[in-house]
Amino acid sequence: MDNGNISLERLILKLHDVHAVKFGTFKLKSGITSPIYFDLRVIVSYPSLMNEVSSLLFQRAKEAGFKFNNVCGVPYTALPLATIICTQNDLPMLIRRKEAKDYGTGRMIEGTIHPGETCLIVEDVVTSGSSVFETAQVLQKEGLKVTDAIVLMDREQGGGERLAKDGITLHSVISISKLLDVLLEAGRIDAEVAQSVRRFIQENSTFKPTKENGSPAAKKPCTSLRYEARAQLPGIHPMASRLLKLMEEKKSNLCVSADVTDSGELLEVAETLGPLICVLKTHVDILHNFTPDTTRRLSELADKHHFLIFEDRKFADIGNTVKHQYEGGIYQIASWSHIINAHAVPGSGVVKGLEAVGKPLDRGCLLIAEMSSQGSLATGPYTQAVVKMADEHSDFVFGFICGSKISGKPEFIHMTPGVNMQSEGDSLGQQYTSPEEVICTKGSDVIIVGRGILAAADRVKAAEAYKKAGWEAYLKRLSLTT
Ligand code: S5P
Repeated sequence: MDNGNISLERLILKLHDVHAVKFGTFKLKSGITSPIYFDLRVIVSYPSLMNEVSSLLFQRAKEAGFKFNNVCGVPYTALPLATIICTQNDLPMLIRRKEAKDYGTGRMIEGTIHPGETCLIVEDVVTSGSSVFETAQVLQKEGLKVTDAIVLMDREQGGGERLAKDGITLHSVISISKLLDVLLEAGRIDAEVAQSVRRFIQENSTFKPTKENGSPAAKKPCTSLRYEARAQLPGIHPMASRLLKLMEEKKSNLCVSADVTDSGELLEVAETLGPLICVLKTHVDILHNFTPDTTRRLSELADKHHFLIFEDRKFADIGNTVKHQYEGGIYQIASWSHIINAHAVPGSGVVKGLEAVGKPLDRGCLLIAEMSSQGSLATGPYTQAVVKMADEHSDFVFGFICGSKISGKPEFIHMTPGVNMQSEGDSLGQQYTSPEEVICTKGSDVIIVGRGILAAADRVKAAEAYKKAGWEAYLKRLSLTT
């Protein structure tokens, strides 16, 4: 919408004029130092700005197209914004108290509550999503449904993913990227400042939560059902169900990444480590001596040792091209690989193309929602869009390649690469975390381990250690939630 865009740019410049957005060196609540700071509280002194922000927030809610009966602002800055939205659009408002009254009803919400109704949450800035979450919890306790939140400014530091885990979709009016583009074009900041903010946002995504960035995912154990219970969920994708059953049977959430370049060695890895793993991941195009016999024998070993084969081809082209890449060529991936993965970059056509080939063969696909490599661009709104794409194609997509649990749906499998108990990373940007952190803290389901096992003097011993660590982390996660 042209009008929407024009007023958005004007709004960004006005916010900068009134110092609601500042550049410099700022210490955040979490202790981390940030090159950008938002102080939206100042806008209460500018009535026309308050009106403009409120109408853009409401417009965003309308565009997102969901239904709600009430509006509640996260205290304090969003309280007056919610008030304007409600009075201008004739909507009932609810006020969340910061502290319960110590007299009278002791209630945490003011206003008339009709349990079962839906309440939209309004917020000014989201970083980790914890303030929106706290408000949602209070509303939910009163019997209200909270499915969506609208925010003026998303810092794109994982708040959206965190809220998605709790079933809340975050819609933002302004993204950091848009803000930087507008201010750069208007000459308000220079390219160096824009770059330092972009780097800060990338380095503080929640893929690899650190003590400093205060990511809730880093602190809170994720709740979950047992793998076997999830395998029985109605409507679960058959590949997800098969994998979950197999994991429970073998007591293994270990996927070995068999990144070797010789077919004989690949088969040896499959033979010796097969009993210990739930999935064997291949990069078939790095084999220097591939023949169709390689994958025929690999399939026999998968049957013998009960593991699934996952060809990590990372399809990323238009639907028509990926169809051929999946089905044909020398590798004929669809004929032997149970699982494949795809980038969401091309849009849903990539999934449709792969599905046309894979669905009749009972195959399943994982979408790459986040990556373990330093500076990965698959963060924030991109990751959220991938989760949405998976929801819309759950006939074929049964999970994600990601750093942590990014969907609240227990039907989806989360598989995490970048796991190593000895190393922090490599010289090419790979970043590692431990099985405990991936499974217990970040709530993922499967650890993907390559060099942690392949580079060990005794691969079987190393695989046993990763299997044990992954399973113990899973049992610990269960014990924390019962
Ligand atoms: O984000 C990702 C996605 C994948 S699939 N990061 C990754 O490292 N991978 C793959 O996992 C990568 O292609 C490699 O095959 C494996 C990790 O290997 P490792 O030796 O670093 O454990």
